[in-house]
Amino acid sequence: MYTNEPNALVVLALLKAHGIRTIVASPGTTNAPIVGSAQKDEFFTVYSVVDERSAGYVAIGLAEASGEPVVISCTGATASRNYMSAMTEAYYRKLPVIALTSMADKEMVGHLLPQAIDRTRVPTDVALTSVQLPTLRPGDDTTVCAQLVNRALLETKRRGGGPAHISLSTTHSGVFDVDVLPNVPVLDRFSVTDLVEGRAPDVDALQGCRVVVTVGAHRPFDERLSAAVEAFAETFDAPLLIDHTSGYRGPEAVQAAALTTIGSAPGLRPQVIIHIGEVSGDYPTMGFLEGASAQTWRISEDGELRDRFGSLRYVFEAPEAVFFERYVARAVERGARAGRRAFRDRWRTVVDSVTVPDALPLSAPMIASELAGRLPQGSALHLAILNALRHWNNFSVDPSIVSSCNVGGFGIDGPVSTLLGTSLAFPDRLCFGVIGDLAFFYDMNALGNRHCGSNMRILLVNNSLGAEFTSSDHLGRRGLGDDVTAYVAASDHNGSAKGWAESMGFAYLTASTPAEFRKQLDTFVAPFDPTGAPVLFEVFTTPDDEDAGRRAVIDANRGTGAKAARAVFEVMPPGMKKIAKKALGRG
Ligand SMILES: Cc1ncc(C[n+]2csc(CCOP(=O)(O)OP(=O)(O)O)c2C)c(N)n1
Ligand SMILES: [Mg+2]
Repeated sequence: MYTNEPNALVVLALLKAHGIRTIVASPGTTNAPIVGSAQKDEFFTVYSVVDERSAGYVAIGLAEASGEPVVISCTGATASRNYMSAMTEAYYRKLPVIALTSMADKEMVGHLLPQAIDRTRVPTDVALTSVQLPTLRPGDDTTVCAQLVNRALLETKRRGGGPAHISLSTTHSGVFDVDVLPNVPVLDRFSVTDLVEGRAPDVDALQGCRVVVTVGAHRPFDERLSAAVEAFAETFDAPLLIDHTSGYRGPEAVQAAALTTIGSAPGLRPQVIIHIGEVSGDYPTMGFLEGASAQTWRISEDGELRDRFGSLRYVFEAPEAVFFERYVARAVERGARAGRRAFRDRWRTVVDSVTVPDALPLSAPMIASELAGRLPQGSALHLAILNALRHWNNFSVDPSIVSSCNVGGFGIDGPVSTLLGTSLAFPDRLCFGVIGDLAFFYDMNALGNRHCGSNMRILLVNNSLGAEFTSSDHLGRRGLGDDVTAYVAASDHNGSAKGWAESMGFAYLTASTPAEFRKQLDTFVAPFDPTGAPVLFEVFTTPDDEDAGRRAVIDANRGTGAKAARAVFEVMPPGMKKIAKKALGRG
């Protein structure tokens, strides 16, 4: 029987899953749960070495001779300190030794409890990674614990390998009544060499599945990556889910955020998510994928275990293009036919079915809907967080437009400066910024920068607060009602940007009604004139109109996604319907 302590069970389950069999155990109470469990499982070979310093070196000998990771397990007191010398040896020789140091809960450190020493920081040259497992009781969620253990174990084999440290707490339960190890997520990481030499998962794992590729914030795709991802989309019928931060505007782009507006639609759920890029500000798509119960394959040169959707299975520490090219090549070798479209068509049809009601009040969504299609070809676009990005993600822009948003840290503190930087990098392009008032006034000094050029065009949506917080479905509005306005939404601070913009040499446009807004649009999007002035277009909206505009778009589209999805079927010949149903998982 195994211990009933969940964190130790996770460690045991993952040691087995990763094929790590050898444990060198030193005596003690706090490591009794894990040692007492391992000794009863024939999978493990356990050696006893009293002196922890010696145990560490025994592990060095074992790890070097076998080439396999070896675990050393010790208790509290000063036991773990004696691992330092062997761990240092392991570090400088890249030997896979895993120090599993047990103790009572780490919160006890510093309160004069016996044997509780601090292991939260380890010297840089004793372990490639050091993780602190949470203290868990039977029934507790083990997700985070499993992620940490996976990370530590995988690190021992990564980039030539080396030692890792796992701090394992105990609740001193003393109960050994569990007869089966838990089923915990096992993560695997593959390098470029694994991909090239065929050690990565077989292409069968993708063929016949509903696969999506989702792209977080990403630098603009180069030609090779575009071609590779498009070939992948064709080969696996995989929609490419993007937003304005994804750096891709080719023919396979599906601007998935429109789903928020539509609600949901049947048949969109993937079974495999290919995840590239960094943080995404596309909350709706991320939320949808989180709930998809799919399996995620993450591709990133950083090789980190980033589990955005709670369903990570594989990480490919490889350039994205290499991954896509390899899997397409494998599928082609197996005789895959390119050109299946049922799943991509379904996504595209649903997303394209978003409509905008005719008479929206003057508001961020109305501005996005009317300006998105008017931005001149070849412009650059910077969207402030959160509202600007949110509303613009419902609308597409010309494929020649490059766009970005500061979703790395989600600060409202730098959108004008970022736009300035973009405008300096692209002196021959018009550079548009769509920015809320709190964000604009936060960063308004950038307008005074002497490098500001005539290619800057700022659309300032001035609702004199953070409309983010006053929208009817924001938790602040729901919980505080109108009291959300003064302090959470920071209303009524700045007035107008007119004086500052004009004194800094910006041409100033303004609008307070839909008609005024439309009247000024031609001027705002007029072709680039290097001899002209930069432009600030200040549009005054009200929080009520902001909310009404947002709601109106949602209300106009509820259910249309489902309708659009059904319509795709209706126009299909019967034989095709059957194939499509099967492909969409409804056959
Ligand atoms: C530096 C920083 N401070 C605070 C926040 C929290 N925050 C997120 S959105 C937002 C409101 C932005 O208001 P505004 O720019 O006027 O845009 P609106 O929501 O009105 O469209 C705030 C304060 C943040 N993201 N960054
Ligand atoms: Mg605002």
